[in-house]
Amino acid sequence: MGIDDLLSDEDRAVRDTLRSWAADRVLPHIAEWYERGELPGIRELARELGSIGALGMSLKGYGCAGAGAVQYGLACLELEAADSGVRSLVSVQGSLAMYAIHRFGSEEQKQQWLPRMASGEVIGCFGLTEPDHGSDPAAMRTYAKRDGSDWVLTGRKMWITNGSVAGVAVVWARTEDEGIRGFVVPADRPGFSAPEVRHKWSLRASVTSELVLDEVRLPADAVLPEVSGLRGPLSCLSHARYGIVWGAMGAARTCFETALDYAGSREQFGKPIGGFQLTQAKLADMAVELHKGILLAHHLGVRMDAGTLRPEQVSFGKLNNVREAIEICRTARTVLGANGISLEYPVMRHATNLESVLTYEGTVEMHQLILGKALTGLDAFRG
Ligand code: TGC
Ligand code: FAD
Repeated sequence: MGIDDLLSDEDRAVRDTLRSWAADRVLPHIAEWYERGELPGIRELARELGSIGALGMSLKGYGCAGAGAVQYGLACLELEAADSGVRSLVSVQGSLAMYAIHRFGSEEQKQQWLPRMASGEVIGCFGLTEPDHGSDPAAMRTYAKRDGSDWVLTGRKMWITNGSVAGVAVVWARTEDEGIRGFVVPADRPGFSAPEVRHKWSLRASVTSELVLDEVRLPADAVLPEVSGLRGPLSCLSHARYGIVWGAMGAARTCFETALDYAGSREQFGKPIGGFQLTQAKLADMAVELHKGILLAHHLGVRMDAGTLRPEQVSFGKLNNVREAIEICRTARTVLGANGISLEYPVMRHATNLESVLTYEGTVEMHQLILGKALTGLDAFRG
């Protein structure tokens, strides 16, 4: 589709750097990590990602690369072409934890955390979801109470990427008088713990944790001063969802390429299965959705750089691209027959990862309802 022609030399350089990093550091090990349900050496990986400018890539200053939105998107695509877990590490670090501090933090908070997060020395996490409140974070129970000039945080967050390895958590909590506020919580604070969630059958090469906040005492300046209300976390989500619009197409690309390659070499009935019309129809449909998805992601990136990207347009991209990516992966699995379920090939791993991607950062239904509201003017959530 000539997508390369849409990219600048700088875009291509970012893409190539991330692609070769992932080929070198992730692809040789990912099947084993996945099988073990671990992301070993995550701190080392974070530092390497920091050294190539991938953490907080599109943020400006404080040691961040200050890249354009398309470059950040291409980085997400290349990382997720290796595994959604690695893209998640980068999304949560850059688009959620760092973005929250960069956009809504005080100068002191930015100076204290962002350079070390950009280098990968400190890993961050973002606690919004709770055990009983996922799609509806406005109903969260975690609360922050004033005690003199201090804040005291109590509650639980659930399904938090990077939680157990984080040095700092951005935690959203309700307050008595000021609505929902964001807090920058160093992980070594008494009362803070982050037990890891086990027994996942998706995103296995990713750290997912609960956050337990048992009367965590924080100084007055731990609150993010520049925002109150759900607009704070939702703004961060818009940024992270944008990265997923690209990332999902990375998983889809790997599955498409695997299926195309397999169809050319696997023979049945005396000829390559790629020579059968039904297989060609599958490959053609996969290619159409893959390239449409990348073109859509690029369009949204151009709008983001121009400052004209609206949240419902991000929902459009997340809804379409994750849904189509999972379809591409499932179709690729059928092309591989029994080999499609083996970890020797990447398609089942990507397909099961995308089950999480379909749910996190807003489920399919949330994005349908966000679009429904934009189209009709009627709010299905609370109307
Ligand atoms: P609603 O009344 O619509 O909005 C409340 C306030 O927020 C503003 N707003 C936004 N601002 C910036 N960006 C957006 N995308 C925004 N969407 C809404 C809105 O204007 C309003 O502002 P104000 O100033 O008037 O108060 O809120 P609602 O409670 O009705 O909720 C709407 C809904 C359901 C769409 C929202 O709650 C939602 O998106 N729910 C899904 C929750 C979600 O996505 N959680 C993700 C958790 S993090 C995660 O999954 C990380 S995964 C790891 C990885 O990325 O790899
Ligand atoms: P629920 O909200 O309980 O939804 C269950 C089902 O009901 C869904 O199909 C949903 O679409 C549907 N539903 C709900 N309301 C409606 C409605 N009004 N109309 C129609 N259907 C509806 N969260 C964080 O804060 N930080 C993280 O770092 C993070 N990382 C994650 C990593 C992984 C691997 C996973 C799986 C999740 C992660 N999450 C994280 C949590 C994720 O954002 C939530 O799982 C997601 O928002 C959905 O919430 P829920 O699981 O509670 O589902």
